[in-house]
Amino acid sequence: MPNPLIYRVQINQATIELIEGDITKQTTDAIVNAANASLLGGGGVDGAIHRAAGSELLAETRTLGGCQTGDAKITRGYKLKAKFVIHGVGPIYQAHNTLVQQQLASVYRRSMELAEANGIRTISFPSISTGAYGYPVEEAAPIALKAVIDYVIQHNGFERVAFILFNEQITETYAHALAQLAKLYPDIIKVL
Ligand code: AR6
Repeated sequence: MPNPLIYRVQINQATIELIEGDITKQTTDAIVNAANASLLGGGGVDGAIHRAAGSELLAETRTLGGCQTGDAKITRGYKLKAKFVIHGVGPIYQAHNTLVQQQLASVYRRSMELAEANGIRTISFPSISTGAYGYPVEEAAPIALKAVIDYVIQHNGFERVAFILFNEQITETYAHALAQLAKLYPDIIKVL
């Protein structure tokens, strides 16, 4: 059964979609992993991606020398349908800390930059930092969406950016944040 589409907007040539589902099943050119600085696997999205991709993924991430918070690194997708995995390292949540907010925006921006540099035109993101790293979804959603929207406003390389959200509550929180942004920028964001 296809994933239920929850919300979709267009910005220039790109669609941004919010979909409730499992990121490991996505057929976009790349999926983004919510990794940690070691890049050696973990729980949540990271565990699910490593299990679905197979042990060759860990063999490749072992060669990368880790990754700083707010940055991202790219590997092949191995047994996944996606050709590439972009391993982004989000921050561990700290309330009222602007550095943490900047690091969260940065991980989305760096993932988009890496994707574009590798000719990727379709990409799926999970809700980075909102599981084990404790970022409240209400605070993370507008930061994540704004980072991606700002990127596609300034760059033409993407056809489709999907947020693959793990349950209905997270999806509705993202939908609310996207609706707020669409109200703020009606000339730029077309609700489909
Ligand atoms: N597809 C989509 N979303 C998922 C999936 C899935 N298969 N599984 C979980 N989520 P988390 P973080 C949601 O903890 O907060 C790992 O151990 C989940 O409900 O995966 O960035 C790493 O190794 C939540 O909304 O990532 C790091 O040590 C969101 O994905 C650490 O956790 C992110 O939850 C990173 O923590």
